[in-house]
Amino acid sequence: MLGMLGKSPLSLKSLASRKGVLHACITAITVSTSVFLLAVGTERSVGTIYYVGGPRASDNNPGTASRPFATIQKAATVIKAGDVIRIRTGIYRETVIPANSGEEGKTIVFEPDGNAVVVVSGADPVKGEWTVYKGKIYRTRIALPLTGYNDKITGNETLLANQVFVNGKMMIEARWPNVSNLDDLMNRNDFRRFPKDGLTVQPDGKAILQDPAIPEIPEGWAGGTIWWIGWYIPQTSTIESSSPGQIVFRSRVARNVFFDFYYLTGKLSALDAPGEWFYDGTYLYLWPPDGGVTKNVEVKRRNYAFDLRGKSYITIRNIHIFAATIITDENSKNIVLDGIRAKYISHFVTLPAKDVIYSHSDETGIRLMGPSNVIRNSIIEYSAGHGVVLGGEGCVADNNLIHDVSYGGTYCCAVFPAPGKPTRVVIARNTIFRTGRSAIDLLRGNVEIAYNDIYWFGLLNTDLGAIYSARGSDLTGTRIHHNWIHDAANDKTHRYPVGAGIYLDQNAKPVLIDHNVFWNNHMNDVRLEQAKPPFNRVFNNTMASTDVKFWNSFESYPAHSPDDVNNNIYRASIRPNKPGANDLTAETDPRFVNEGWGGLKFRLRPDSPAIDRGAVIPGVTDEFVGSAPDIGAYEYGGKEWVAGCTLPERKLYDYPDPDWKKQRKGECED
Ligand SMILES: [Ca+2]
Ligand SMILES: [Ca+2]
Repeated sequence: MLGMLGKSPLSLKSLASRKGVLHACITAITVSTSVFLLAVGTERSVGTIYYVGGPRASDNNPGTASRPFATIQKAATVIKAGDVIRIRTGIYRETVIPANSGEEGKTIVFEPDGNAVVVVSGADPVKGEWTVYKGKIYRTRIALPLTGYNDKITGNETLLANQVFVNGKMMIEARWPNVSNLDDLMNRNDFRRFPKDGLTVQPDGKAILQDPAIPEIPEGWAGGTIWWIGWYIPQTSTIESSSPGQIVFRSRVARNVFFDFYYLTGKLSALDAPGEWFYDGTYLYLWPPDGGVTKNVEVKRRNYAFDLRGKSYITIRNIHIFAATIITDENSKNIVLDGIRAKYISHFVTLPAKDVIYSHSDETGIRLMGPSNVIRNSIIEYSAGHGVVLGGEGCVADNNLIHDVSYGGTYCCAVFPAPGKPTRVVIARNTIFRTGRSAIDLLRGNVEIAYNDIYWFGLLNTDLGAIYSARGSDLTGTRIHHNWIHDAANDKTHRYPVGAGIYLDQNAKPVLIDHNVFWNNHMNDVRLEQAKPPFNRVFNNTMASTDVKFWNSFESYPAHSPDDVNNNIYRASIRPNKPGANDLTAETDPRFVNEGWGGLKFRLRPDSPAIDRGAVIPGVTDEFVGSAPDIGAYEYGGKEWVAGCTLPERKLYDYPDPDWKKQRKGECED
């Protein structure tokens, strides 16, 4: 394994050159987790320290500092409660399955040895010879994990779809239209709009698409795949037949309203641009992204970097995960993921589930399914499905940076409280941006969502909230507070253009919504559909969106109780127009300071009419200063709280410019 390092496709060299920076970043992280690290310090005196990787590494060694193991898995087979595995710099192409659990006070720890940069990868290099196939397209003979797509993950090596990387970046399965930027898998301009009058959907779901723009290819499109989205429903279908300018396929819904934009894939002739690949079951075809020769090509082979099912009291710290994820199960207690850097964690193309909007919801993301599991200080980027799933009592996602998730277009989201028992989970201090639909999708209650910074949501899907729930979900015990929710990025030209901050649809309730700041959202900041008590309660929020096409800051249909809405600042109208007794409606200028970062702009000036004009609401306004609570999310003279993670990498993505490519400020060391 370590012998591969010299020619390793994933750029370990570039990682290593950033080592000092990584270390600086991690040092910064430890400040916020010093209490936790102290606890671990006492655990370390308990067990054996094993070493993995570096010069003379071999699994025949005893795993000492001078005679280290070669694989992490070798160490994982000998560890006992309280042991520590220290890993040297390297890319480890394996799935780690610990043989034993830790115990309370004797946690097993996987971590880098000192400043080592450790990658656990689900991908392997392509080793065969590449020959020119045609033009700039190369090909190599190779057996990939599958041809086409799988409906379900049935084992570590049954992928839902193949995935190909060059220099650590995901390439695009040959498609039409092309993806214009390999870093941006959710650019609506990279899809083809269904032409008006070009689509016939029969009552049985047979869809006939006539679009003269569809390129004619020698092999025809039959047998290929169409992915499309319309309104809130994404679908895929095998193309049944094709003729020039026409394809025929199956839709689950027969209404044209569910057809907005699409792409076609699954055909070699669609491979016509740098960065595209195709696999025909025998050959892998690739047009290298820079137009040059093929090198540093990897393909995904394994779903899991760590498989912790049935294991408990294990900490994984400061390890990079590439092209794979981490799973646990309901028996996995006290798992801690700290300082993880995970990229391309889950990938799929097709959406086979009967409940198509939740396709692959139960098999994507970093999955923390047992009690008291924690992910913190981590970066999760690029998932076709979920980012993180919290399924067990007391699970926590704290201080993470999560972006570019749900590029499959479904209801999968950045942090998902897994449906089922309403166990208590906490989603706090995360920075979440660039999601296909919502940042957080709720199907059950008892979730605390606090101090998160959420923006640029809804890149593919529409009629949504950054935090969304529907289907009559019982959200009892849920509180959404002190979040910044802003800059909705859904299609504002759509006929259903709701890009709300919080949208509790179809009688999903009751939630306490307090002290959130909203700006630059679309249609509504808070939107509730609630027919009867117990209603959602909405207190001390600052709803500052004022786009010219904005509808109502707050919308509650068909009703709400006057007692359930109060102390809010609205900068647009509300519906029904029945503000709480202490609400500050749009005709009154709240006199924001209009300076500072993010939501801090919406603090109050000393002459604000919101100061000391709020009602006392037990459990909500307890920390007020002055003679009475203020109206809105920020108490004048009170705590100037901020939202989002403290990781230095968040500075790479400054808002409010939604053109994130312009906003990338370079790497951490800059
Ligand atoms: Ca193409
Ligand atoms: Ca006050």
